[in-house]
Amino acid sequence: MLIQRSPDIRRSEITPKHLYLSRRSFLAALPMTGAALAAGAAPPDNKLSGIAKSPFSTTEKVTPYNDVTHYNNYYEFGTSKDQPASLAQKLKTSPWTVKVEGAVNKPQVFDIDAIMKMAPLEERIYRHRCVEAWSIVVPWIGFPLNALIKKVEPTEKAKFVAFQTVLDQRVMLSESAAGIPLPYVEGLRMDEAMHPLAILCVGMYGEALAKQDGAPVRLVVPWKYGFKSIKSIVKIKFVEKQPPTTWNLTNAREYGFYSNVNPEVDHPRWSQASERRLGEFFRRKTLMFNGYGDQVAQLYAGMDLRKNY
Ligand SMILES: Nc1nc2c(c(=O)[nH]1)N[C@H]1C(S)=C(S)[C@@H](COP(=O)(O)O)O[C@H]1N2
Ligand SMILES: [Mo]
Repeated sequence: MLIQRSPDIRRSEITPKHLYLSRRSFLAALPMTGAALAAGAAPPDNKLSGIAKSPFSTTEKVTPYNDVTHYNNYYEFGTSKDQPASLAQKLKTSPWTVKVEGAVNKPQVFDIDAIMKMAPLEERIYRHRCVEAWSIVVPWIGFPLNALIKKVEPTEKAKFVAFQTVLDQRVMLSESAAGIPLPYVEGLRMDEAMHPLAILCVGMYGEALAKQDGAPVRLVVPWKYGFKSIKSIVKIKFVEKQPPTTWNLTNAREYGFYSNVNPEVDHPRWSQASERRLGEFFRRKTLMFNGYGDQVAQLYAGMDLRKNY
């Protein structure tokens, strides 16, 4: 995410970093096959077992683990891409609970262990497109968000779902240092949240989530820009009105509520027509809904996607 205050600094960081990434992933990719092996250097050993492969996975080449875990947006732990990999290690992710409340018949507080067992875990290899025009392909592990939603029985008043990240001021940056209001918040319309492609994610590359990627539980919404995929969730609230979202609060002109990947709607300061995949040199065309249009376009039938960006 680029903050209004410092557009040029942020922009100029991107090219050298990508050259560096592409050299490393070339070396790492040589003798290996398969999602976990394509990961490059081995992730820490906290394997998740019994993970089914999902038919929703892309067959595109998985981005190396080291690139995905060292080029992060997690503003609470630094505004440059390499900072969360070290600074997020200070976050205490156990014990962990997620409070689910609002317009539901069965509000409850779930321990992270209950979330891990809520539904069969699947590996979903998804494309992930940041609004900053870089992308990655990640073997996430999780289950459809709709499994949790069904458990708490939303009432007819539940039109949107609001998500909130943990706020731990002992280890996180201040609001002024992070440049965003905290805690980080995001939201989905109810039908988006119920869509089978939207997952609660607890792992990556066969392992538990890395802290910089949102441990112990995050959202992954692959047809939307990456900032909708909120990390380290502690609260989920079902509400009647469209909830506030962090990047819209920070800069409403540049970031709307829907945030669907749309190559035809430029960001006010750069084109969204193409993207650079981490580890690759040449840019590729950005696809409508990040390539998930067949599955999700129907959700937005009749909406003006330029107005509802
Ligand atoms: N709490 C929190 N969640 C967040 C962010 C953040 O700064 N804080 N950044 C978002 C953005 S802009 C992107 S692109 C993705 C990046 O996820 P990744 O670092 O796992 O690739 O996380 C999203 N979720
Ligand atoms: Mo992003």
